[in-house]
Amino acid sequence: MEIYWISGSPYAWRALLALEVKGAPYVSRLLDFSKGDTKTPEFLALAPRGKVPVLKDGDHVQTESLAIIAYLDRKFPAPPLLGRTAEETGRIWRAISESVSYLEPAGRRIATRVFFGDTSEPADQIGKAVEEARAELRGMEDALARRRWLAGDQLSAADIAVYPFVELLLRAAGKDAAQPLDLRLLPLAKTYPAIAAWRERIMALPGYERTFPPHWRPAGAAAAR
Ligand SMILES: N[C@@H](CCC(=O)N[C@@H](CS)C(=O)NCC(=O)O)C(=O)O
Repeated sequence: MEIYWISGSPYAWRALLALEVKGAPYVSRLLDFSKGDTKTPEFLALAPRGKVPVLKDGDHVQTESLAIIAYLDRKFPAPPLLGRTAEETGRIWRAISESVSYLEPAGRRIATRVFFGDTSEPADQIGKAVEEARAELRGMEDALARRRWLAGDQLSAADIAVYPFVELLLRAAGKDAAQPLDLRLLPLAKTYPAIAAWRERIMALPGYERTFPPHWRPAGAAAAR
């Protein structure tokens, strides 16, 4: 299998985490967004939307990060990421769906403002995104204070789907451009201790290092392989 991805994409990060958790053999195809790699005719032939992640498994081409997780879960059943019982599956999809509906849109708006200096959104609107992100993190904090993983006592697709967006927010929070937004996210261990502990558990997963966005690493630090 080949996985096409770009550094720092939360969607691509999901796919890489799922591959690692499954222990699935894969070849990494790291694309460079700034060089237009996602818009070449070759890549568009594979993925007409020109977006990563893309998983190529023989003749099968799978796009959309959540669909890639589902594909891998079917192909490599252990450990199960989408539940073993109806109840587990329901809890996992609920957490994923809530993240897609609420945390991600807010996180994307905050990240766009901070990383790309996009000030097209009025201050009160971006303030709303900050409020929304905070409310979602508070909900996660409460859930993770009661259980180890977002949807129960086992790592699931919910953790894999949500985690990269938490990292995106944390990275944004550390930038000067985020100061006017008053994210109140750092230090995480103080603001959201249960999320901080959950984050440590994700970072301790085997293969995690290989999924970490290369351009987020401090200069000179290499991926531990
Ligand atoms: N819904 C898609 C979103 C994928 C997406 O937006 N990927 C972005 C990176 S975060 C991308 O490939 N952008 C490259 C481009 O638009 O050229 C998924 O879940 O996989």
